[in-house]
Amino acid sequence: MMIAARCTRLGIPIVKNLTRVSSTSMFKSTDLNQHYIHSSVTCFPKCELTSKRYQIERGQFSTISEEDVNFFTNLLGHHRVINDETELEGYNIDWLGMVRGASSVLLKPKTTEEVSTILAYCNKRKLAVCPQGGNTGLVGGSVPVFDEIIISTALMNKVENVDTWLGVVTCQSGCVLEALDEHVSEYGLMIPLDLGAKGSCHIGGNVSTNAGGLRLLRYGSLHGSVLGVEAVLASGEIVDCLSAMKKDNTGYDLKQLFIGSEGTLGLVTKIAINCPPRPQSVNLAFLGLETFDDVLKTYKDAKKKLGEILSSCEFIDQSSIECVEKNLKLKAPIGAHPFYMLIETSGSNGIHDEEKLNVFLEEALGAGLVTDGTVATEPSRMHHIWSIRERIAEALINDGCTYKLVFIYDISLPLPHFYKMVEDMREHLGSNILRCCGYGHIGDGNLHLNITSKEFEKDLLNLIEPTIFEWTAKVNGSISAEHGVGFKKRNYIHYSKSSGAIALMKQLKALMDPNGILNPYKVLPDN
Ligand code: FAD
Ligand code: 2HG
Ligand code: ZN
Repeated sequence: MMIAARCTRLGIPIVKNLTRVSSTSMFKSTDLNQHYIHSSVTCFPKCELTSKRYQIERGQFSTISEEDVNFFTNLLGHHRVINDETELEGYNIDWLGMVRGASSVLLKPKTTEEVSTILAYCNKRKLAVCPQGGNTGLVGGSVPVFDEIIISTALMNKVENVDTWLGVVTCQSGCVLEALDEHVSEYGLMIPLDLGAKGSCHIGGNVSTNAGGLRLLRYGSLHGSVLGVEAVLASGEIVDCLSAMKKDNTGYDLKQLFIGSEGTLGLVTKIAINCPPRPQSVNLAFLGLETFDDVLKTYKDAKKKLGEILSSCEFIDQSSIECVEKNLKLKAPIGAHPFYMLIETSGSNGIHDEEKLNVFLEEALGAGLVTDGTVATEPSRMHHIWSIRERIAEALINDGCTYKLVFIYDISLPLPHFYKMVEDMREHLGSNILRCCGYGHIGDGNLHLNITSKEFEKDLLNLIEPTIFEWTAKVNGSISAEHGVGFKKRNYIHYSKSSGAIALMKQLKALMDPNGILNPYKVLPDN
Protein backbone atom coordinates (compact mmCIF):
# COMPACT_ATOMS: atom_id res chain seq x y z
CA MET A 1 0.00 0.00 0.00
CA MET A 2 2.97 2.24 -0.24
CA ILE A 3 1.83 4.20 -3.28
CA ALA A 4 -1.61 4.90 -1.89
CA ALA A 5 -0.08 6.00 1.38
CA ARG A 6 2.44 8.18 -0.36
CA CYS A 7 -0.14 9.60 -2.70
CA THR A 8 -2.21 10.72 0.24
CA ARG A 9 0.81 11.97 2.08
CA LEU A 10 1.89 13.74 -1.07
CA GLY A 11 -1.46 15.34 -1.62
CA ILE A 12 0.56 18.51 -1.73
CA PRO A 13 0.52 21.74 -3.69
CA ILE A 14 0.09 21.47 -7.40
CA VAL A 15 2.85 23.06 -9.42
CA LYS A 16 1.86 26.38 -10.83
CA ASN A 17 4.12 27.05 -13.76
CA LEU A 18 4.79 30.53 -15.02
CA THR A 19 1.80 31.78 -16.91
CA ARG A 20 2.53 35.42 -17.62
CA VAL A 21 0.61 35.61 -20.85
CA SER A 22 1.24 38.64 -22.98
CA SER A 23 -1.92 40.06 -24.44
CA THR A 24 -0.24 41.11 -27.66
CA SER A 25 1.92 39.33 -30.14
CA MET A 26 4.30 42.23 -30.66
CA PHE A 27 7.44 41.59 -32.63
CA LYS A 28 10.19 41.22 -30.17
CA SER A 29 13.82 40.49 -30.94
CA THR A 30 15.67 39.07 -27.99
CA ASP A 31 19.17 37.61 -27.64
CA LEU A 32 19.19 34.35 -25.73
CA ASN A 33 22.33 33.69 -23.77
CA GLN A 34 23.91 30.27 -23.77
CA HIS A 35 23.78 28.07 -20.71
CA TYR A 36 26.17 25.21 -20.41
CA ILE A 37 25.19 22.29 -18.23
CA HIS A 38 27.58 19.76 -19.61
CA SER A 39 31.09 20.74 -18.75
CA SER A 40 32.28 17.15 -18.60
CA VAL A 41 33.40 17.24 -22.23
CA THR A 42 36.43 19.23 -21.18
CA CYS A 43 37.53 16.46 -18.80
CA PHE A 44 37.97 13.82 -21.50
CA PRO A 45 41.40 12.52 -22.23
CA LYS A 46 41.97 13.19 -25.91
CA CYS A 47 40.72 10.29 -27.96
CA GLU A 48 42.35 9.09 -31.15
CA LEU A 49 41.59 11.08 -34.30
CA THR A 50 38.49 9.73 -36.03
CA SER A 51 40.31 9.38 -39.34
CA LYS A 52 42.81 7.06 -37.66
CA ARG A 53 40.46 5.17 -35.37
CA TYR A 54 38.02 4.39 -38.17
CA GLN A 55 40.53 4.38 -41.06
CA ILE A 56 38.73 6.98 -43.17
CA GLU A 57 39.98 8.36 -46.45
CA ARG A 58 39.79 12.14 -46.86
CA GLY A 59 37.47 13.39 -49.63
CA GLN A 60 38.70 15.47 -52.56
CA PHE A 61 38.33 18.80 -50.82
CA SER A 62 40.66 21.81 -50.81
CA THR A 63 42.76 22.56 -47.78
CA ILE A 64 42.19 25.87 -46.04
CA SER A 65 44.76 28.52 -46.93
CA GLU A 66 45.83 31.81 -45.39
CA GLU A 67 43.87 33.58 -48.09
CA ASP A 68 40.71 31.72 -47.01
CA VAL A 69 41.25 32.74 -43.40
CA ASN A 70 41.70 36.35 -44.53
CA PHE A 71 38.43 36.16 -46.43
CA PHE A 72 36.57 34.92 -43.35
CA THR A 73 38.28 37.46 -41.10
CA ASN A 74 37.28 40.31 -43.42
CA LEU A 75 33.70 39.04 -43.31
CA LEU A 76 33.35 38.30 -39.59
CA GLY A 77 36.20 40.08 -37.82
CA HIS A 78 38.98 38.43 -35.76
CA HIS A 79 36.80 37.47 -32.81
CA ARG A 80 34.45 35.37 -34.88
CA VAL A 81 37.14 33.38 -36.66
CA ILE A 82 38.66 30.95 -34.20
CA ASN A 83 41.93 29.31 -35.18
CA ASP A 84 43.64 28.85 -31.86
CA GLU A 85 44.36 25.13 -31.43
CA THR A 86 43.52 24.98 -27.73
CA GLU A 87 40.31 26.90 -28.18
CA LEU A 88 39.32 24.58 -31.00
CA GLU A 89 39.79 21.39 -28.96
CA GLY A 90 36.27 21.32 -27.48
CA TYR A 91 34.70 21.91 -30.91
CA ASN A 92 36.71 19.12 -32.51
CA ILE A 93 35.63 16.41 -30.05
CA ASP A 94 32.12 15.14 -29.42
CA TRP A 95 30.32 15.03 -26.07
CA LEU A 96 31.03 11.33 -25.65
CA GLY A 97 34.74 11.84 -26.32
CA MET A 98 34.56 9.13 -28.94
CA VAL A 99 35.23 10.96 -32.22
CA ARG A 100 37.74 13.72 -32.85
CA GLY A 101 38.41 15.85 -35.88
CA ALA A 102 41.26 18.18 -36.72
CA SER A 103 39.63 21.38 -37.90
CA SER A 104 41.85 24.43 -37.80
CA VAL A 105 39.09 27.01 -38.24
CA LEU A 106 35.76 27.69 -36.61
CA LEU A 107 33.45 30.45 -37.84
CA LYS A 108 30.76 32.17 -35.82
CA PRO A 109 28.30 33.91 -38.13
CA LYS A 110 25.52 36.02 -36.66
CA THR A 111 23.18 36.33 -39.63
CA THR A 112 21.72 34.27 -42.45
CA GLU A 113 23.50 36.53 -44.94
CA GLU A 114 26.87 35.76 -43.34
CA VAL A 115 26.14 32.02 -43.50
CA SER A 116 25.20 32.45 -47.14
CA THR A 117 28.46 34.29 -47.97
CA ILE A 118 30.52 31.66 -46.12
CA LEU A 119 28.88 28.73 -47.88
CA ALA A 120 29.01 30.32 -51.33
CA TYR A 121 32.74 30.88 -50.80
CA CYS A 122 33.39 27.37 -49.44
CA ASN A 123 31.45 25.84 -52.30
CA LYS A 124 33.48 27.74 -54.88
CA ARG A 125 36.73 26.77 -53.15
CA LYS A 126 35.55 23.18 -52.46
CA LEU A 127 36.17 23.57 -48.76
CA ALA A 128 34.20 21.09 -46.64
CA VAL A 129 32.21 22.38 -43.66
CA CYS A 130 30.67 20.90 -40.50
CA PRO A 131 27.64 22.75 -39.06
CA GLN A 132 27.68 22.71 -35.27
CA GLY A 133 25.08 23.68 -32.69
CA GLY A 134 25.58 22.79 -29.04
CA ASN A 135 27.78 19.78 -29.89
CA THR A 136 25.69 17.41 -27.80
CA GLY A 137 25.00 14.99 -30.66
CA LEU A 138 25.63 11.33 -29.87
CA VAL A 139 26.40 9.89 -33.32
CA GLY A 140 29.53 11.83 -34.23
CA GLY A 141 27.74 14.16 -36.67
CA SER A 142 28.60 17.45 -35.00
CA VAL A 143 32.37 17.36 -35.21
CA PRO A 144 34.63 17.26 -38.26
CA VAL A 145 36.18 14.00 -39.37
CA PHE A 146 39.20 15.68 -40.97
CA ASP A 147 39.77 19.42 -41.30
CA GLU A 148 36.26 20.57 -42.22
CA ILE A 149 35.59 24.18 -41.30
CA ILE A 150 33.26 24.26 -38.31
CA ILE A 151 30.35 26.67 -38.69
CA SER A 152 28.96 27.27 -35.24
CA THR A 153 25.49 28.73 -34.64
CA ALA A 154 26.49 29.89 -31.14
CA LEU A 155 25.97 33.59 -31.98
CA MET A 156 22.77 33.07 -33.95
CA ASN A 157 20.62 33.27 -30.86
CA LYS A 158 17.97 35.89 -31.53
CA VAL A 159 14.28 35.33 -30.91
CA GLU A 160 12.47 37.17 -33.69
CA ASN A 161 8.84 36.86 -32.71
CA VAL A 162 6.44 35.20 -30.32
CA ASP A 163 2.94 34.95 -31.74
CA THR A 164 0.91 34.54 -28.59
CA TRP A 165 -2.38 34.05 -30.46
CA LEU A 166 -1.36 31.00 -32.45
CA GLY A 167 1.43 30.04 -30.03
CA VAL A 168 4.43 30.11 -32.36
CA VAL A 169 8.00 31.26 -31.76
CA THR A 170 10.26 32.28 -34.63
CA CYS A 171 13.95 32.39 -33.83
CA GLN A 172 17.47 31.87 -35.08
CA SER A 173 18.84 28.35 -34.99
CA GLY A 174 21.48 28.96 -32.31
CA CYS A 175 19.01 29.57 -29.45
CA VAL A 176 19.78 27.18 -26.61
CA LEU A 177 16.73 24.96 -26.06
CA GLU A 178 16.40 25.69 -22.34
CA ALA A 179 16.80 29.44 -22.82
CA LEU A 180 14.20 29.39 -25.59
CA ASP A 181 11.79 27.48 -23.39
CA GLU A 182 12.34 30.00 -20.58
CA HIS A 183 11.72 32.79 -23.04
CA VAL A 184 8.38 31.45 -24.28
CA SER A 185 7.35 30.61 -20.71
CA GLU A 186 6.98 34.37 -20.22
CA TYR A 187 4.04 34.12 -22.60
CA GLY A 188 2.55 31.02 -20.96
CA LEU A 189 3.93 28.81 -23.73
CA MET A 190 6.40 25.95 -23.89
CA ILE A 191 8.73 24.44 -26.48
CA PRO A 192 7.24 21.01 -27.29
CA LEU A 193 10.62 19.32 -26.88
CA ASP A 194 12.66 18.57 -23.78
CA LEU A 195 15.83 16.56 -23.35
CA GLY A 196 18.70 16.11 -20.94
CA ALA A 197 21.01 18.25 -23.08
CA LYS A 198 18.61 21.22 -23.04
CA GLY A 199 21.12 23.50 -21.32
CA SER A 200 23.56 23.16 -24.22
CA CYS A 201 21.82 21.97 -27.39
CA HIS A 202 20.56 24.49 -29.92
CA ILE A 203 17.11 24.48 -31.45
CA GLY A 204 18.80 24.29 -34.87
CA GLY A 205 20.68 21.18 -33.76
CA ASN A 206 17.41 19.74 -32.46
CA VAL A 207 15.70 20.35 -35.78
CA SER A 208 18.67 19.04 -37.77
CA THR A 209 18.65 15.79 -35.78
CA ASN A 210 14.86 15.65 -35.42
CA ALA A 211 15.45 15.18 -31.69
CA GLY A 212 12.79 13.24 -29.81
CA GLY A 213 13.28 13.61 -26.09
CA LEU A 214 11.16 13.12 -23.03
CA ARG A 215 7.75 14.32 -24.21
CA LEU A 216 7.40 13.14 -27.79
CA LEU A 217 4.67 10.84 -26.53
CA ARG A 218 2.55 13.92 -25.83
CA TYR A 219 3.66 16.59 -28.30
CA GLY A 220 4.77 14.52 -31.27
CA SER A 221 7.88 14.78 -33.43
CA LEU A 222 9.52 17.93 -34.76
CA HIS A 223 8.31 16.92 -38.22
CA GLY A 224 4.92 18.04 -36.89
CA SER A 225 5.86 20.84 -34.47
CA VAL A 226 8.22 22.75 -36.74
CA LEU A 227 6.10 25.05 -38.88
CA GLY A 228 8.83 26.79 -40.83
CA VAL A 229 12.53 26.57 -41.59
CA GLU A 230 14.97 28.93 -43.24
CA ALA A 231 18.13 27.21 -44.46
CA VAL A 232 21.16 28.00 -46.55
CA LEU A 233 22.17 25.53 -49.24
CA ALA A 234 25.77 24.62 -50.07
CA SER A 235 25.66 27.12 -52.93
CA GLY A 236 24.87 29.93 -50.50
CA GLU A 237 21.29 30.17 -51.73
CA ILE A 238 18.84 30.99 -48.97
CA VAL A 239 15.74 28.77 -48.92
CA ASP A 240 12.97 30.63 -47.14
CA CYS A 241 10.31 28.19 -45.92
CA LEU A 242 9.85 30.12 -42.70
CA SER A 243 6.07 30.09 -42.53
CA ALA A 244 4.77 30.61 -39.02
CA MET A 245 1.28 29.45 -39.94
CA LYS A 246 -0.18 26.20 -38.62
CA LYS A 247 -1.43 25.30 -42.05
CA ASP A 248 0.41 25.84 -45.31
CA ASN A 249 -0.27 23.44 -48.15
CA THR A 250 1.46 25.35 -50.89
CA GLY A 251 3.51 22.86 -52.85
CA TYR A 252 6.11 20.43 -51.58
CA ASP A 253 6.87 20.67 -47.88
CA LEU A 254 10.58 21.42 -48.38
CA LYS A 255 11.27 22.24 -44.72
CA GLN A 256 10.93 18.52 -43.95
CA LEU A 257 14.15 17.91 -45.89
CA PHE A 258 16.12 19.91 -43.35
CA ILE A 259 14.46 18.28 -40.32
CA GLY A 260 16.64 15.32 -39.42
CA SER A 261 19.13 15.61 -42.30
CA GLU A 262 21.93 16.42 -39.84
CA GLY A 263 23.50 19.31 -41.72
CA THR A 264 24.05 17.36 -44.94
CA LEU A 265 21.49 19.22 -47.09
CA GLY A 266 21.68 22.76 -45.75
CA LEU A 267 22.51 24.86 -42.72
CA VAL A 268 19.37 25.73 -40.79
CA THR A 269 19.39 29.42 -39.90
CA LYS A 270 15.86 30.12 -38.61
CA ILE A 271 12.95 28.11 -37.27
CA ALA A 272 9.27 28.70 -36.52
CA ILE A 273 7.97 26.21 -33.98
CA ASN A 274 4.56 25.50 -32.55
CA CYS A 275 4.41 26.18 -28.79
CA PRO A 276 1.62 24.57 -26.75
CA PRO A 277 0.30 26.31 -23.63
CA ARG A 278 2.44 25.64 -20.58
CA PRO A 279 0.64 23.18 -18.32
CA GLN A 280 -0.89 24.56 -15.12
CA SER A 281 -0.42 21.35 -13.16
CA VAL A 282 2.32 18.75 -13.36
CA ASN A 283 2.63 15.50 -11.37
CA LEU A 284 5.48 13.03 -11.56
CA ALA A 285 5.41 9.44 -10.35
CA PHE A 286 8.56 7.40 -9.87
CA LEU A 287 7.67 3.72 -9.68
CA GLY A 288 9.40 0.44 -8.85
CA LEU A 289 8.42 -2.74 -10.73
CA GLU A 290 9.51 -6.34 -10.56
CA THR A 291 9.24 -7.58 -14.15
CA PHE A 292 9.42 -6.09 -17.62
CA ASP A 293 6.02 -7.51 -18.34
CA ASP A 294 4.69 -5.33 -15.50
CA VAL A 295 6.36 -2.33 -17.14
CA LEU A 296 4.51 -2.99 -20.40
CA LYS A 297 1.18 -3.47 -18.67
CA THR A 298 1.66 -0.32 -16.59
CA TYR A 299 2.45 1.68 -19.72
CA LYS A 300 -0.67 0.39 -21.46
CA ASP A 301 -2.76 1.22 -18.40
CA ALA A 302 -1.23 4.70 -18.13
CA LYS A 303 -2.25 5.47 -21.70
CA LYS A 304 -5.74 4.22 -21.10
CA LYS A 305 -6.36 5.71 -17.67
CA LEU A 306 -4.41 8.96 -17.84
CA GLY A 307 -5.43 9.70 -21.42
CA GLU A 308 -4.90 13.30 -22.48
CA ILE A 309 -2.89 14.29 -19.38
CA LEU A 310 -0.12 11.71 -19.85
CA SER A 311 2.94 13.75 -20.86
CA SER A 312 5.84 11.36 -20.40
CA CYS A 313 6.40 7.66 -19.85
CA GLU A 314 10.02 6.67 -19.30
CA PHE A 315 11.64 3.42 -18.34
CA ILE A 316 14.91 2.73 -16.49
CA ASP A 317 16.50 -0.57 -15.51
CA GLN A 318 18.27 -1.28 -12.24
CA SER A 319 21.76 -1.14 -13.71
CA SER A 320 21.15 2.38 -15.08
CA ILE A 321 19.93 3.57 -11.68
CA GLU A 322 22.93 1.98 -9.96
CA CYS A 323 25.18 3.82 -12.38
CA VAL A 324 23.58 7.20 -11.57
CA GLU A 325 23.74 6.54 -7.83
CA LYS A 326 27.36 5.41 -7.99
CA ASN A 327 28.81 7.93 -10.43
CA LEU A 328 26.74 11.04 -9.80
CA LYS A 329 25.80 10.40 -6.16
CA LEU A 330 22.16 11.07 -6.99
CA LYS A 331 19.89 8.95 -4.82
CA ALA A 332 16.77 7.35 -6.23
CA PRO A 333 13.70 8.20 -4.13
CA ILE A 334 12.78 4.52 -3.65
CA GLY A 335 14.79 1.37 -2.94
CA ALA A 336 16.20 -1.18 -5.38
CA HIS A 337 13.91 -2.77 -7.99
CA PRO A 338 14.65 -4.54 -11.26
CA PHE A 339 12.78 -1.83 -13.20
CA TYR A 340 11.60 1.73 -12.74
CA MET A 341 9.19 4.01 -14.54
CA LEU A 342 8.67 7.76 -14.59
CA ILE A 343 5.14 8.73 -15.42
CA GLU A 344 4.37 12.41 -15.78
CA THR A 345 1.01 14.09 -16.16
CA SER A 346 0.55 17.65 -17.39
CA GLY A 347 -2.80 19.33 -17.49
CA SER A 348 -4.85 22.37 -16.72
CA ASN A 349 -6.68 21.32 -13.58
CA GLY A 350 -4.62 20.17 -10.61
CA ILE A 351 -7.44 18.48 -8.70
CA HIS A 352 -8.65 16.58 -11.74
CA ASP A 353 -5.12 15.50 -12.74
CA GLU A 354 -4.15 14.39 -9.25
CA GLU A 355 -7.34 12.41 -8.84
CA LYS A 356 -6.80 10.66 -12.15
CA LEU A 357 -3.20 9.84 -11.33
CA ASN A 358 -4.10 8.53 -7.88
CA VAL A 359 -6.77 6.21 -9.25
CA PHE A 360 -4.35 4.90 -11.87
CA LEU A 361 -1.61 4.32 -9.26
CA GLU A 362 -3.93 2.69 -6.74
CA GLU A 363 -5.16 0.27 -9.38
CA ALA A 364 -1.62 -0.50 -10.60
CA LEU A 365 -0.60 -1.15 -7.02
CA GLY A 366 -3.71 -3.23 -6.33
CA ALA A 367 -3.06 -5.38 -9.37
CA GLY A 368 0.53 -5.91 -8.23
CA LEU A 369 1.99 -4.27 -11.34
CA VAL A 370 3.78 -1.63 -9.30
CA THR A 371 5.34 -2.53 -5.96
CA ASP A 372 6.66 0.80 -4.76
CA GLY A 373 6.63 4.42 -5.78
CA THR A 374 6.47 8.06 -4.94
CA VAL A 375 4.68 11.03 -6.45
CA ALA A 376 6.14 14.50 -6.64
CA THR A 377 4.36 17.73 -7.36
CA GLU A 378 6.79 20.30 -5.97
CA PRO A 379 9.29 21.61 -8.53
CA SER A 380 12.38 20.72 -6.47
CA ARG A 381 11.37 17.06 -6.01
CA MET A 382 10.32 16.73 -9.62
CA HIS A 383 13.61 18.27 -10.66
CA HIS A 384 15.50 15.72 -8.55
CA ILE A 385 13.59 12.81 -10.05
CA TRP A 386 13.99 14.12 -13.59
CA SER A 387 17.73 14.61 -12.98
CA ILE A 388 18.05 10.92 -12.21
CA ARG A 389 16.57 10.13 -15.60
CA GLU A 390 18.12 12.92 -17.63
CA ARG A 391 21.63 12.38 -16.32
CA ILE A 392 21.95 8.66 -17.03
CA ALA A 393 24.08 9.36 -20.12
CA GLU A 394 26.38 11.54 -18.01
CA ALA A 395 26.61 8.84 -15.33
CA LEU A 396 27.53 6.29 -17.98
CA ILE A 397 30.43 8.30 -19.39
CA ASN A 398 31.79 8.37 -15.85
CA ASP A 399 31.55 4.61 -15.47
CA GLY A 400 35.07 3.75 -16.58
CA CYS A 401 38.21 4.16 -14.52
CA THR A 402 40.61 6.25 -16.58
CA TYR A 403 38.89 6.52 -19.91
CA LYS A 404 35.30 7.55 -20.22
CA LEU A 405 33.89 5.15 -22.64
CA VAL A 406 30.34 4.31 -23.49
CA PHE A 407 28.93 2.73 -26.61
CA ILE A 408 25.52 4.27 -27.08
CA TYR A 409 22.72 2.61 -29.05
CA ASP A 410 19.44 4.33 -29.67
CA ILE A 411 16.98 1.89 -31.10
CA SER A 412 13.29 1.65 -31.93
CA LEU A 413 11.77 -1.74 -31.15
CA PRO A 414 8.33 -3.29 -31.01
CA LEU A 415 7.59 -3.31 -27.28
CA PRO A 416 7.46 -7.12 -26.77
CA HIS A 417 11.14 -7.23 -27.85
CA PHE A 418 12.17 -4.11 -25.97
CA TYR A 419 14.10 -5.47 -22.99
CA LYS A 420 15.00 -8.81 -24.52
CA MET A 421 17.61 -6.97 -26.53
CA VAL A 422 19.38 -5.79 -23.36
CA GLU A 423 19.32 -9.29 -21.91
CA ASP A 424 20.64 -10.84 -25.13
CA MET A 425 23.42 -8.28 -25.50
CA ARG A 426 24.44 -8.73 -21.86
CA GLU A 427 24.75 -12.44 -22.44
CA HIS A 428 26.50 -11.97 -25.78
CA LEU A 429 29.12 -9.60 -24.32
CA GLY A 430 29.71 -11.50 -21.08
CA SER A 431 32.69 -10.28 -19.08
CA ASN A 432 34.19 -8.17 -21.90
CA ILE A 433 32.43 -5.08 -20.62
CA LEU A 434 31.79 -3.09 -17.45
CA ARG A 435 28.05 -2.64 -17.89
CA CYS A 436 25.20 -3.21 -20.33
CA CYS A 437 22.06 -1.36 -19.37
CA GLY A 438 18.79 -0.21 -20.85
CA TYR A 439 16.49 2.75 -20.39
CA GLY A 440 14.57 5.13 -22.57
CA HIS A 441 11.38 6.48 -23.92
CA ILE A 442 9.22 3.41 -23.60
CA GLY A 443 6.15 5.39 -24.59
CA ASP A 444 7.79 5.85 -28.01
CA GLY A 445 9.21 2.31 -28.29
CA ASN A 446 12.69 3.87 -28.03
CA LEU A 447 15.35 1.92 -26.14
CA HIS A 448 18.70 3.39 -25.10
CA LEU A 449 21.02 0.45 -24.78
CA ASN A 450 24.37 1.47 -23.39
CA ILE A 451 27.55 -0.50 -22.92
CA THR A 452 30.45 0.79 -20.87
CA SER A 453 33.98 -0.43 -21.15
CA LYS A 454 37.42 0.39 -19.75
CA GLU A 455 38.84 1.40 -23.10
CA PHE A 456 38.08 1.66 -26.77
CA GLU A 457 38.78 -1.77 -28.20
CA LYS A 458 38.14 -2.50 -31.83
CA ASP A 459 37.43 -6.15 -30.92
CA LEU A 460 34.70 -5.10 -28.51
CA LEU A 461 33.16 -2.80 -31.10
CA ASN A 462 33.19 -5.67 -33.59
CA LEU A 463 31.46 -7.85 -31.03
CA ILE A 464 28.67 -5.32 -30.65
CA GLU A 465 28.28 -4.13 -34.25
CA PRO A 466 26.70 -5.26 -36.50
CA THR A 467 25.09 -7.86 -34.16
CA ILE A 468 23.00 -5.20 -32.47
CA PHE A 469 21.80 -3.81 -35.80
CA GLU A 470 21.02 -7.27 -37.17
CA TRP A 471 19.00 -8.01 -34.05
CA THR A 472 17.09 -4.74 -34.55
CA ALA A 473 16.43 -5.33 -38.24
CA LYS A 474 15.14 -8.84 -37.54
CA VAL A 475 12.29 -7.46 -35.45
CA ASN A 476 11.67 -4.56 -37.88
CA GLY A 477 13.01 -1.92 -35.51
CA SER A 478 15.06 1.15 -36.38
CA ILE A 479 18.82 1.40 -35.74
CA SER A 480 18.39 5.09 -34.94
CA ALA A 481 15.26 6.13 -33.13
CA GLU A 482 16.09 9.76 -32.32
CA HIS A 483 19.84 10.49 -32.36
CA GLY A 484 20.32 10.29 -36.11
CA VAL A 485 22.89 8.51 -38.23
CA GLY A 486 25.79 10.95 -38.14
CA PHE A 487 29.24 9.52 -38.69
CA LYS A 488 28.91 6.38 -36.61
CA LYS A 489 25.89 4.69 -38.15
CA ARG A 490 26.16 5.74 -41.79
CA ASN A 491 27.40 2.38 -42.96
CA TYR A 492 24.60 0.58 -41.11
CA ILE A 493 21.74 2.64 -42.52
CA HIS A 494 20.76 -0.27 -44.82
CA TYR A 495 19.56 -2.17 -41.75
CA SER A 496 16.69 0.32 -41.54
CA LYS A 497 16.32 1.74 -45.05
CA SER A 498 15.84 0.01 -48.39
CA SER A 499 18.42 0.38 -51.15
CA GLY A 500 15.88 2.35 -53.18
CA ALA A 501 15.41 4.83 -50.34
CA ILE A 502 19.18 5.20 -49.87
CA ALA A 503 19.65 5.78 -53.61
CA LEU A 504 17.03 8.55 -53.56
CA MET A 505 18.74 10.13 -50.54
CA LYS A 506 22.00 10.16 -52.50
CA GLN A 507 20.27 11.81 -55.46
CA LEU A 508 18.84 14.49 -53.21
CA LYS A 509 22.25 15.09 -51.71
CA ALA A 510 23.82 15.42 -55.17
CA LEU A 511 21.11 17.87 -56.20
CA MET A 512 21.32 20.07 -53.13
CA ASP A 513 25.05 19.84 -52.50
CA PRO A 514 26.77 18.81 -55.76
CA ASN A 515 30.29 19.26 -54.36
CA GLY A 516 29.45 17.35 -51.19
CA ILE A 517 30.87 20.07 -48.93
CA LEU A 518 28.11 19.91 -46.30
CA ASN A 519 29.03 17.61 -43.45
CA PRO A 520 30.85 14.97 -45.51
CA TYR A 521 31.28 11.39 -44.16
CA LYS A 522 27.92 11.73 -42.36
CA VAL A 523 24.47 10.10 -42.77
CA LEU A 524 24.99 8.53 -46.21
CA PRO A 525 26.99 5.31 -46.45
CA ASP A 526 30.44 5.17 -48.02
CA ASN A 527 30.31 4.21 -51.66
P1 FAD B 1 24.99 19.26 -32.54
O1 FAD B 1 25.38 18.15 -31.68
O2 FAD B 1 25.90 20.42 -32.58
O3 FAD B 1 24.77 18.73 -34.03
C1 FAD B 1 24.02 17.59 -34.29
C2 FAD B 1 23.89 17.40 -35.82
O4 FAD B 1 23.14 18.45 -36.39
C3 FAD B 1 25.23 17.43 -36.54
O5 FAD B 1 25.16 16.58 -37.64
C4 FAD B 1 25.36 18.87 -36.98
O6 FAD B 1 26.19 18.98 -38.13
C5 FAD B 1 23.94 19.23 -37.29
N1 FAD B 1 23.58 20.62 -37.05
C6 FAD B 1 23.64 21.30 -35.89
N2 FAD B 1 23.16 22.55 -36.06
C7 FAD B 1 22.79 22.64 -37.34
C8 FAD B 1 22.21 23.66 -38.13
N3 FAD B 1 21.88 24.85 -37.63
N4 FAD B 1 21.95 23.41 -39.43
C9 FAD B 1 22.25 22.21 -39.99
N5 FAD B 1 22.81 21.21 -39.29
C10 FAD B 1 23.07 21.43 -37.99
N6 FAD B 1 18.63 13.44 -28.38
C11 FAD B 1 17.32 13.12 -28.48
O7 FAD B 1 16.80 13.02 -29.59
N7 FAD B 1 16.58 12.87 -27.36
C12 FAD B 1 17.09 12.94 -26.12
O8 FAD B 1 16.39 12.70 -25.14
C13 FAD B 1 18.46 13.31 -25.98
N8 FAD B 1 19.02 13.44 -24.77
C14 FAD B 1 20.33 13.76 -24.67
C15 FAD B 1 20.88 13.87 -23.40
C16 FAD B 1 22.22 14.18 -23.26
C17 FAD B 1 22.80 14.30 -21.89
C18 FAD B 1 23.01 14.39 -24.41
C19 FAD B 1 24.46 14.76 -24.29
C20 FAD B 1 22.48 14.29 -25.66
C21 FAD B 1 21.12 13.97 -25.81
N9 FAD B 1 20.53 13.85 -27.07
C22 FAD B 1 19.21 13.54 -27.18
C23 FAD B 1 21.32 14.06 -28.28
C24 FAD B 1 21.46 15.55 -28.70
O9 FAD B 1 21.31 16.40 -27.63
C25 FAD B 1 20.46 15.91 -29.78
O10 FAD B 1 20.77 15.22 -30.95
C26 FAD B 1 20.40 17.40 -30.08
O11 FAD B 1 19.29 17.64 -30.92
C27 FAD B 1 21.65 17.95 -30.75
O12 FAD B 1 21.61 19.35 -30.74
P2 FAD B 1 22.95 20.21 -30.81
O13 FAD B 1 22.61 21.64 -30.93
O14 FAD B 1 23.86 19.86 -29.72
O15 FAD B 1 23.53 19.72 -32.21
C1 2HG C 1 18.35 10.25 -23.30
O1 2HG C 1 17.19 9.96 -23.57
C2 2HG C 1 19.31 10.54 -24.42
O2 2HG C 1 18.74 10.40 -22.13
C3 2HG C 1 20.66 9.88 -24.25
O3 2HG C 1 18.73 10.29 -25.66
C4 2HG C 1 20.59 8.44 -24.58
O4 2HG C 1 22.51 7.73 -23.31
C5 2HG C 1 21.74 7.51 -24.24
O5 2HG C 1 21.81 6.49 -24.89
ZN1 ZN D 1 16.66 9.70 -25.55
